[in-house]
Amino acid sequence: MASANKNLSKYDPSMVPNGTSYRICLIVSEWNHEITNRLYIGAQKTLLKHNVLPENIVKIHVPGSFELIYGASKAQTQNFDAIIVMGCIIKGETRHFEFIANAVAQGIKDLNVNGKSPVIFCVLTDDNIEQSFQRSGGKMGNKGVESAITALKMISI
Ligand code: DLZ
Repeated sequence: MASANKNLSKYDPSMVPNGTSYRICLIVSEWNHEITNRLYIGAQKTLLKHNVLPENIVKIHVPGSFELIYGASKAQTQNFDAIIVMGCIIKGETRHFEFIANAVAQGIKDLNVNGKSPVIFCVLTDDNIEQSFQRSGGKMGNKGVESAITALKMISI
């Protein structure tokens, strides 16, 4: 896949809107928290770098990636300019991976179609935890950074 070699932390800063007036909710899954915390830190640092005020970055925890959908739907009823959902789904022995990954992708898509604020998909779907480390601040960059930049761009649309 083309994205396999993309560094998720690389972007053109001149294309990023100023975040001074933005309020953003980060919903973080507790499942695989050692990875989701790395995604969170990547996103938080990037939002601060682009002038989002610390008090306007709100963090909410949910138990697992499946619950990101409900968390984001609640956040859409509140006063946020964008919501970023952060999860890490790792392929296991069962088909749970497919069900959860598909449900989360569909659920977040529906919220983007029907809701009033954009919901950014920062969910890693990997074969193993090593891949997830590489995409949360390892040699592939950090998907949290990419998601923060996406949120800033989507708000300005
Ligand atoms: C149950 C489950 C499994 C097997 N794997 C993951 C995973 O890799 N990543 C993740 O975020 N959550 C996982 N979960 C938990 C579900 O997302 C959900 O929290 C539970 O099924 C309870 O609804």
